[in-house]
Amino acid sequence: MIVIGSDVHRRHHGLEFADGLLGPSVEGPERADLIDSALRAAGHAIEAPDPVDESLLGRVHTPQYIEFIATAWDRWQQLPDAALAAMPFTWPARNASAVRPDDLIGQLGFHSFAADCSIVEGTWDAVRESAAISTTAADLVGAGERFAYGLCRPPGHHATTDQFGGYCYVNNAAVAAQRLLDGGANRVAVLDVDYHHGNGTQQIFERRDDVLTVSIHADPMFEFPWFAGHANEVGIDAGEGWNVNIPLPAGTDFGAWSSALEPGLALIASSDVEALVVSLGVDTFAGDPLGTFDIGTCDYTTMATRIAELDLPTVIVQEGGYAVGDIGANVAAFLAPLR
Ligand code: Q9C
Ligand code: ZN
Repeated sequence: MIVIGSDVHRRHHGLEFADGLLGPSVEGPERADLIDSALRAAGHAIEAPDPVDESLLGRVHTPQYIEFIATAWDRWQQLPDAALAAMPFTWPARNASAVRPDDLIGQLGFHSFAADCSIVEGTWDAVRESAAISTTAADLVGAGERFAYGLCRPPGHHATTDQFGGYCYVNNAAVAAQRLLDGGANRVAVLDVDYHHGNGTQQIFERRDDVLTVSIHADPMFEFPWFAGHANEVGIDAGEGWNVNIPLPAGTDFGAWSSALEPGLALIASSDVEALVVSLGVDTFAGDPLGTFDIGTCDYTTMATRIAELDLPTVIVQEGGYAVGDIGANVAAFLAPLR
């Protein structure tokens, strides 16, 4: 198993507004550092990524959005009373104008959907490196590797074509899928096993039939991201039938989770896809502070074994997982059977 990773993620250590308080984000640098050390201890070598192709980011997202993320910190620094992190406080809600404002504060709201994300000095460096990691993993699989794992941080699956949120800025799974298509695959699937619905990946591909998106997640009736992830969201126009959502109740254990996985795998197996991207969140873990599911460390090995039975070239990208004491063991358990 090839693992791609980097220390550049440490430059991103953002703030999060939650439970009425602004504080350090639950999505912090220790997450990737602990995965890194657990994988090294398990015998994996970790290789550096190639530089990212920024034009690829501007095709998965809007070029205007990428430019915004890349320059927002410098613009924030120009403000007379700029605080330590750039954050939105107002968003275009129902019945709002679709016009993008000129002002930075307005654009922060226009280009985001949640107050759990901030932009600090090193955010763009880390976001770009995270995308480089997923691209490099995709290139390795495109070149014939059966599996490659991208230790991406920040995560990506909540990021839409032009909005950050849910700790995500650039959608690394979507970038990997597009890279596999650009490399010659006619159709790819993204299987999202993070606890939260992969709303960004869904939205990026919802009008397309060359990417099958399947997400298994906590029901948005009770969980973030709340405004996407229902079972009746099946894709739009040419993409109709190419998005599958499998929402599950709070407390779901691995038996029930596995039963939900089966129809997703069956669809992937029958859809003529030539490669697979797995959005690997381990926030389904029983001890996760953001989750409610009841999945154990050893279950991740069973999960990966079943996914590998699809017999597809597979890129795995890291998404969520906030039980930092167990995050390394959980990711290592998932990667162990993939060889
Ligand atoms: N009080 C990923 O797993 N809401 N993102 C947290 C905590 C946001 C999770 C609220 C959860 C986003 C990639
Ligand atoms: Zn998650």
